[in-house]
Amino acid sequence: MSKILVTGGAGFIGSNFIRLLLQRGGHQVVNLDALTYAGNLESLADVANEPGYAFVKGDIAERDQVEAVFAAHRPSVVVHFAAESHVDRSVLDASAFVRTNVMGTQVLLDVARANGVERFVHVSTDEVYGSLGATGKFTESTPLAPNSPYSASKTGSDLLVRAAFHTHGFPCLTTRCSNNYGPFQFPEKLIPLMILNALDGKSLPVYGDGKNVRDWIYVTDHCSGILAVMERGRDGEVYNIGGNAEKQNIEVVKTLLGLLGKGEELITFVKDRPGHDLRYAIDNTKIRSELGWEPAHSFDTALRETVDWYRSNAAWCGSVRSGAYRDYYARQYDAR
Ligand code: NAD
Ligand code: TDX
Repeated sequence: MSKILVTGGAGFIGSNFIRLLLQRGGHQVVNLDALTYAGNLESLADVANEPGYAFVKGDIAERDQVEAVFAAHRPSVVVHFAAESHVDRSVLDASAFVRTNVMGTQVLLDVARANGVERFVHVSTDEVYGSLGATGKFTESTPLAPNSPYSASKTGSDLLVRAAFHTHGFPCLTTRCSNNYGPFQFPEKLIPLMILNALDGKSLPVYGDGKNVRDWIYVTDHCSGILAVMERGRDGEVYNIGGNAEKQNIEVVKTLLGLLGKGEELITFVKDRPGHDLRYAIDNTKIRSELGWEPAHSFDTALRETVDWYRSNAAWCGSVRSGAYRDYYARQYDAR
């Protein structure tokens, strides 16, 4: 049985990953999370008392806190999700992104290496590759060309992970995934924001002309991909993860309105995101052919399930849309 330290496990993807690990069994899981605005232990309420699970509140950028977790729990595997994850917030202020994504990742690498960790899985994003034109897809050898402070900070973390492998022989692997959707996603991101606004009869703020393209993947498919990399990936390698579901934003928004039985008059085109990447698309050939991973969900079915989840989890949605959320929303959207 391995003991796995999951960082950022109170966030959207981390909480889904912990649930998957505990369902699979055979692992002990320690969740290290600072509980920022994006971290919510209610997302793990159903597993909080499982014997193989422990939570530690701590900041990955604080070396003494990270050392204390390793001393107390002695994990042999690290799966690193903890990050500042929202592009728009990085446009407003990039400092937390550099601190957590860059500095925090280096602290974690140092402490994990000093403690003899056998496998370090770094969860990254397709945004490190920059933006595509109308054709082509990102492969693992596409040059890194990040455009936002968020993606630049994630690229910094990817390069530090690469350096830990090449310099120290530390067994690291990196995953780069496309846009996720599904249960427990914080409603600052496109899909949950549009669902909750539509349910409230509020306007749906589409940036620019709505023709930017994202490549969507259901969160549990991302998690099964990370698990495959953790179990069977080759040290030092990068694995792209994507669900082959490219959509223009306006198409996603209109589909959501249809599923919710709401009219398109709610759509408002607002000022574009500065530096808005036009298109992302993932070539997932490597993980499919080398590790035998396949996404299990179609966009249409899983989007419907996601809408149902947000409809049936009003308490979770209410608690994450606190005063701090309302302040962010006003700052981000009122002047657009
Ligand atoms: P999220 O914002 O929902 O969760 C991030 C979690 O990290 C939160 O629980 C937060 O409390 C925690 N955290 C933040 N700073 C921390 C710190 N200094 N110390 C400890 N914990 C801290 O993010 P998410 O959408 O679940 O993304 C998880 C990871 O996956 C990120 O690394 C992100 O870059 C990557 N990723 C996300 C997507 C996506 O579509 N959401 C796609 C590809 C990759
Ligand atoms: O209100 C909005 N209106 C809008 O048109 C929001 C929040 C977004 N958008 C557009 C911008 C993007 O083209 O929708 C698209 C998706 O936006 P986000 O949900 O903010 O995601 P994105 O910027 O693509 O980044 C996401 O995918 C990669 C995650 O937030 C990252 O953490 C991940 O690395």
